[in-house]
Amino acid sequence: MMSSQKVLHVAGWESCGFYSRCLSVLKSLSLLFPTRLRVIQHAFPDRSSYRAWLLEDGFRSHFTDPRALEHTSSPFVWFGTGEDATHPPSSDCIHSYLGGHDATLDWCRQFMAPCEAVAEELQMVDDGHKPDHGYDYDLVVIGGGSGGMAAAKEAAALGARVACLDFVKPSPAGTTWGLGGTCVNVGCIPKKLFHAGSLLNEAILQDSPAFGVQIASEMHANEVSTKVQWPVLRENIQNYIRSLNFKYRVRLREKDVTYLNKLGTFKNAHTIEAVDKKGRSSTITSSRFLIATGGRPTPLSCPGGDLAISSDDIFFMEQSPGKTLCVGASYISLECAGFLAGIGLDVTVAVRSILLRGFDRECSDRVGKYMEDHSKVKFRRGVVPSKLQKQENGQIEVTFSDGSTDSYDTVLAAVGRTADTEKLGISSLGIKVNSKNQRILGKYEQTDCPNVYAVGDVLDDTPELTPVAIQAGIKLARRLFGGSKEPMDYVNVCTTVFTPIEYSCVGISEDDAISKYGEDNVEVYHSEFLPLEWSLSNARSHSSAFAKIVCEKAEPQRVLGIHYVGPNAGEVMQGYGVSMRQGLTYKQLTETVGIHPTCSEEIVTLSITKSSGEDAAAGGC
Ligand code: FAD
Ligand code: NA7
Repeated sequence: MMSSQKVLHVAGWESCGFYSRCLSVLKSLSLLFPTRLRVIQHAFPDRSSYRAWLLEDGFRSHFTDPRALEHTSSPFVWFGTGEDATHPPSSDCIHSYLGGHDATLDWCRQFMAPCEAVAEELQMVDDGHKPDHGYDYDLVVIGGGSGGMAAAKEAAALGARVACLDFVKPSPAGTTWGLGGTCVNVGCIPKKLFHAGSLLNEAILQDSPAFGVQIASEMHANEVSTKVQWPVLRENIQNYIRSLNFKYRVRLREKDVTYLNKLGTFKNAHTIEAVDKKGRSSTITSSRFLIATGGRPTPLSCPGGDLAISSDDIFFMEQSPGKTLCVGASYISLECAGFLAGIGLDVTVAVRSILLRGFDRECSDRVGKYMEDHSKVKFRRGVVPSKLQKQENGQIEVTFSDGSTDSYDTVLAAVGRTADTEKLGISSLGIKVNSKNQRILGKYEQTDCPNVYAVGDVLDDTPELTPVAIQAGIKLARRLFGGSKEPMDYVNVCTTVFTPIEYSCVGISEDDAISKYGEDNVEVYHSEFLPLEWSLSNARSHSSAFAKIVCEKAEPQRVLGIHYVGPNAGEVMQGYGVSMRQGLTYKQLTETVGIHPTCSEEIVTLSITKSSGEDAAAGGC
């Protein structure tokens, strides 16, 4: 139980310059903002008495943060409780470790940072939280996925009493998994590992002969063949995921978060019913709640739709999915189609309208063309399944909306996701959802019931991405329990589509820039190029990578979007994302010296404008 005032303890030896500097900055802040910060100083007469207390007497060993356990210098700064200094400092006053001189000054900068939304943020509705509220917890988080766990750990580190419920309802096909939510169990992690497996297979098959690599048993021929053993790949990935499930449990315990493997449902604004897997029910009360229940795949609604599996099932299949139809043409469908084709399966994608709605059209079409030409994925455009029927041989016959039929071993539906809010009991609390996807409506992660908050995929109008859920959860916890005024910034979030040719971007698409600013006000620089690592392989000779930046035409040509289609796209884009947050201009980009020979350097050397009509493939080394 705590108020929003931060209490910072600063220990060091008196003549240490770093200690004095930190102390004077912190004291000034506490003088200026007495309701937000109290500083308690612990001065030691000299270096040896300080180190004896910190190291030999083992004060630092009371912290769980590994950085604290390594800390030897002065000052040593931590969040805690207390009114006055005790000497030596007592371990009773500890909440969490902040750091030494640099970390403390960084924290002070953050404390003072001007923030556009601060004024608005102050308009968050008072949720009635009081230190002496009398409920079981300060915060109960419903959903132990990316956002929920991050928020729970941060709130606990800030001194709040926190419980986190995580309960996995089996998919319609009966698949279930462990702690950690979508990302670790049925999302980013298994997807990226299957993708890595498929890239490896492709590199061996298509690139290795050109680099003179031959598999020993095939040395008589200048070609190699491979067979990906699905059960081995699946088992190794699942073992890795199980190790992560275990780690997450340990981390929650280390951070003093009570983990409950129970399904939560609201009874009223301060009470939930928690039911375990044996059906045993209990009641938990809390001053504040955070809904972080994520989403689940939307099922196929056509007759026989229940024969289709979803991304909740594909990573657990005991045997190879075989000939597969992926229904849907966005992120998840194309990624799954990509890795299945990459490990050698016969894959078709049913495309209702366009590929990758919401992404840059030109780049999305390049992804599709590469998958079609290079990965041999078949696209059935302008159709949706109208009926699925099990056949005697075990295959599923799919009738498409154009009347055609085909049979598949597996049908994977990836037609969007629906927020997991239906049985949460939130409507009785006045919490509104978007009727199209059941995602919760809210501002600054606060719902219409002021003491109930929401982060991650369950919150409407935010990108469905793990780092977004994590950062929103952490920032919310800091606002609720750490006195922060910083809202989550959902703008300029980088993302990557892990298709056989990867596509990453930050900022807006060319199409969106034109509709927002007008064609005459937008300049596009682009380049089509052959990544050096592809240059020896005949199998790659018809493919190319692509980079484009979308800028305002007027000086200083602010960059509105960066798009890249090629190898290692996620690795390429992350750093540009940092620059975009600082208001990157075209000049700043091109004044940056590239790293040669890389694909990323294409982005800092882009010079051909689309408006010039010159061929995007005209550049060179
Ligand atoms: P989740 O991680 O979904 O966690 C919600 C948790 O709450 C679940 O464990 C659920 O079982 C539990 N729960 C639900 N209801 C209750 C209840 N009533 N009581 C208790 N527990 C409950 N994002 C990326 O950034 N990069 C990627 O490469 C990427 N790839 C993806 C690939 C796939 C196939 C999918 C499906 C998603 C991918 N995502 C990716 C998205 C990412 O996984 C999600 O954005 C992220 O997991 C959302 O986190 P969350 O905390 O909102 O919810
Ligand atoms: P999206 O991005 O919502 O895309 C859903 C796709 O499924 C999209 O191509 C839709 O086509 C298509 N769709 C939707 N309904 C149908 C039906 N009934 N039949 C056939 N095709 C359909 O969902 P994803 O699952 O790919 O990704 C969700 C998020 O999860 C994503 O942002 C990642 O961050 C993680 P449309 O373009 O609407 O015609």
